[in-house]
Amino acid sequence: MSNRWTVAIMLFLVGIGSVVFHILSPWWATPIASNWSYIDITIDITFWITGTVFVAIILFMGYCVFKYRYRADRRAVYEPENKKLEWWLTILTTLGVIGMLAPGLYVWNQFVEVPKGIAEVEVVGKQWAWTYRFPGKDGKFGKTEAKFINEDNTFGINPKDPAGKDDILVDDTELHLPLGKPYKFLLRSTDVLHDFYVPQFRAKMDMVPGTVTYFWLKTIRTGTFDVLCAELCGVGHHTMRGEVVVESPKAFEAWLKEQPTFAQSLKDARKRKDKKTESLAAQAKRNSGR
Ligand SMILES: [Cu+2]
Repeated sequence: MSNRWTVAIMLFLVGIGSVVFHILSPWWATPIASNWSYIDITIDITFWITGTVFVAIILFMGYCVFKYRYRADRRAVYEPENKKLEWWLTILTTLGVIGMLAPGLYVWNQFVEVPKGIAEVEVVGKQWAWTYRFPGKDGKFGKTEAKFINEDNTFGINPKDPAGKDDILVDDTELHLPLGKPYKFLLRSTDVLHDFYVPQFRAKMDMVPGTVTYFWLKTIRTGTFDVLCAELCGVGHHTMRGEVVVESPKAFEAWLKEQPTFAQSLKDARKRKDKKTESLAAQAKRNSGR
């Protein structure tokens, strides 16, 4: 087979092969677990536009390579301007770009426009773990500041703020959520950039030290889903994993009751310290008696 055929056939196979690969691929998105089906639609629209253009261009290239192959009796024509073609390309490109941008902007607007009065949960990222905080009975989070962060107060809650006392602290990488209840997620980092990402929720947002970012979502099915960090945040980045358990409101309430409040966790820390001081004093006494 001559060269002019090989290149055209290869291009044709790349175009058709991409479509076949897409249909047979096992790597489809996991079934969605939140209200953000719009995000899936947006990805689908982008995929269809880029996919159609990709296949069309590859097939067109294959056609041109074959049709305008070298022949001794033919000469190329130099045509630097073609107004009609340029108009068509400009209009089609503009439509393609609008088709890819507009749905994304529409969904983004809804993603960050939080419905009034919904419950809140805070996610705190640090190298390399996740912790969570619920506002407690008063429905208000205690204020936080970097200067309050220490080993007994990893969330950096202001100990003098009365709203913080009943905050429920989940010092564990596993978060529970009640099915069907919308939540505003407040995202904080205590060290470097992280990114809270639950693939089944389709939700994802950077966590920036010194500020609080947010989005909202409503769960639509129960299950246990991986929490991933989607921002390269240091050598332990790949170990920054967690889990979200979406369960019945009753099971959620039972789990929430087991988590300590900020006041309790401070008390426990004090007890631990007292015990340590006592045992050190006893040891010193024993040593001096020798
Ligand atoms: Cu991270």
